[in-house]
Amino acid sequence: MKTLWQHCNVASMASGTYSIIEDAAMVTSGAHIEWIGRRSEAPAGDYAQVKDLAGAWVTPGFIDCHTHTVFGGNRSGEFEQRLQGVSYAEIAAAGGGIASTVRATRAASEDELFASAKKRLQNLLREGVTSVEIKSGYGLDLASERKILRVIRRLGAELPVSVRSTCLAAHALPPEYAERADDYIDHICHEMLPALAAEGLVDAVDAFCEYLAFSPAQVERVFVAAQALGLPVKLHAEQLSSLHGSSLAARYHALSADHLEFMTEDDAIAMAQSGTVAVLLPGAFYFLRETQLPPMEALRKHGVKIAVASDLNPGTSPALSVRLMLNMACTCFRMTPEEALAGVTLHAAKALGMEQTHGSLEVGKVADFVAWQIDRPADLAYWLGGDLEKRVVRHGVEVTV
Ligand code: DI6
Ligand code: FE
Repeated sequence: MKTLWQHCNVASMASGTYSIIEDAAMVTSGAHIEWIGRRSEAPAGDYAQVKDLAGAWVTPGFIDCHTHTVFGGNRSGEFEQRLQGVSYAEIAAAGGGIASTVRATRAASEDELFASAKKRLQNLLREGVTSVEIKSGYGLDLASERKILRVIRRLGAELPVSVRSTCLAAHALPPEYAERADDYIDHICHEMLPALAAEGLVDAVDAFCEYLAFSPAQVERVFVAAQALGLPVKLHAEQLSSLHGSSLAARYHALSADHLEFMTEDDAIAMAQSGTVAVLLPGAFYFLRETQLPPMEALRKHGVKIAVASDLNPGTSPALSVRLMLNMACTCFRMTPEEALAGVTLHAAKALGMEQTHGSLEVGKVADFVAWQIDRPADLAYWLGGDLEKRVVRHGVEVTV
């Protein structure tokens, strides 16, 4: 079924720039874009539908390429404690921090996890997100990681959003393995990943490379195991210190290395050479009141593709808004609104290995787009929160979320 969409301006984000087409039109055929260009040049055709977009600005649907949407409980109580002067270390020593989310996640049923994650995800969808990546990593044993990954698959099946699932079993050391990190890594490599991959629950494998999580040598073992199963890898790297996890990620041709505040120029060169995307997470930077900025100039100079994501998680980025992340990427990291928009469209698609089909509005790609009633594309990074009037189209069909 062919649809003609007209009376709009388009920021197609082809090659990661606005690539503006004024007074544009688009022809979709089923789920795909068949033609896009100036309205005056639109092919005459027998369209099943003609849609008037009333002067909207059309962008690709947002892609949130780094979230931990599925978890039990939340940590607003810890947030309050910290503001009363209790340190993160004291909270952790009292069983709080990631450990408390792991306990709550293990205790929750699959239906409970689905219901709470669905509400969080709906916040993103209402803002124009049409693809999202969701990580496991708050289960940390085979049954609980499986439970989370099954919830992730179910979210993709029941909501109008394309979901990529990432296994982050190497997120933290579970209490059963205290002082035995290498044994836990063995368990991940030899039991968890093979079982979860065989069940079709995993699209990519991630790990947390940090002095308070896993060493580069341990991460490397996870990468080897993932690649033996044919799975692409990603990495949380250089968030709190410089262990050169991003260079390690580049050596393994990782789809992305994420966070990166403490990365060096040599890390940026390695990532540029391997085509590994830099995923910046301004929500975590802000919530932790971090002061070390990611090396924007080195990333730009060496041509590393930069994505921006919410990092939606209960501990360090309880972010339910991708548009707020666009603003923070600009205010905190001095990205331009155009760079930030590329960060949640084409470059986010690349961070998920889906840039051939998603992330920009080009002939042959999937027709996932948002028609915004705004004055210019920079409005998307400008407004702080609120609900901008919009229509969301996924796979060529208008959706309500
Ligand atoms: N980096 C983070 O900031 C979060 N995970 C990660 O790998 C922390 C998650 C949490 O505190 O629950
Ligand atoms: Fe994260």
